[in-house]
Amino acid sequence: MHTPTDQSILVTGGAGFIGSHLAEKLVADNDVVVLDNLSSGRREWVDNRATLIEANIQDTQAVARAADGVDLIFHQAANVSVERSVDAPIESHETNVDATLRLLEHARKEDARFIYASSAAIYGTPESVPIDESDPKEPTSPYGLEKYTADEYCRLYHELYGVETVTLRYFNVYGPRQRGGQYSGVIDIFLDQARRGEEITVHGDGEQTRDFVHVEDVVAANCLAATHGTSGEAYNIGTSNSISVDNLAQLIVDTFKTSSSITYIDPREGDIQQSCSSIKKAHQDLGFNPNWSLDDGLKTLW
Ligand code: UD2
Repeated sequence: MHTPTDQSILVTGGAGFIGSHLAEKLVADNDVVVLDNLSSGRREWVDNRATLIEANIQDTQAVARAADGVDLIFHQAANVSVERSVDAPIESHETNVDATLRLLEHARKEDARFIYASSAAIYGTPESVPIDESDPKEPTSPYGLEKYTADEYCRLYHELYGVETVTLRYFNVYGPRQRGGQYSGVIDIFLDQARRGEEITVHGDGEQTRDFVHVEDVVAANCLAATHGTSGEAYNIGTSNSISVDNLAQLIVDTFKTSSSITYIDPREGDIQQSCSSIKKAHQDLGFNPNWSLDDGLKTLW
């Protein structure tokens, strides 16, 4: 069985981009509570069989209510923007670290399994690619450091208290419902610019690479992590393929035959250069196999 059944489940960020797809997958066979402040998520993305608690992840009372009696927690709520963490590091830390630690305490109290949305940003600029889970962690942004701290707390909660934790280090997730305006993911931004016929804005020289993984594959990884016995472990979740941002812009222009031209703007503070996952460990331990190619994924988004 690769999807949890008959469990009481909390999905934080469950009205958002990744969380809403995950909650949708779980709701038929489980009791699902969604905790979300609807900052980037939307009420209409929450299946009406789930219970929506509309609150901030830092609202301790709401979080306690949401976590009461749960068997399984998928922690997706976060500030997901590297750029925003550079602009407002304290706020980002409170959301990404403090709130995660408090949620781990609930997992400990409830004896709940805890699946954490970690990030490839923890590795910083790698010495070589593909990146292995044991490679050095030298984050280049507050966001990367916050995700690394929380990722390590998950490991520690397993070691110290026996909490069943699994951290999934997402590479660049894309797909339907990725909407975040200025702070959104690059695919969402480029598609938006292409649709409007506006200039496609590449930061720096565009040589930086990313490993884009479709949200449906990320949902599958979460379900595998929830149903496989392994805990205290961390897994890269990507595709093992990468593309430069420049080539991504060109691919979008060619695929959608847009009138947009590509323009180069200032490099972004905190940006990592190369990113490409090794997913051997997730494949071996969890049976993870991404199904979506970037070409197919992009076509469904136009
Ligand atoms: C993404 C995730 C982050 C984390 C990480 C893991 C988002 C918003 N962020 O960070 O949460 O999981 O991946 O690796 O999903 N770019 C442009 N032009 C634009 C916007 C972006 O050139 O208009 C570039 C940007 O400088 C970067 C690349 O595109 O080199 C990807 O940027 P991003 O914001 O989509 O994602 P990233 O890798 O910073």
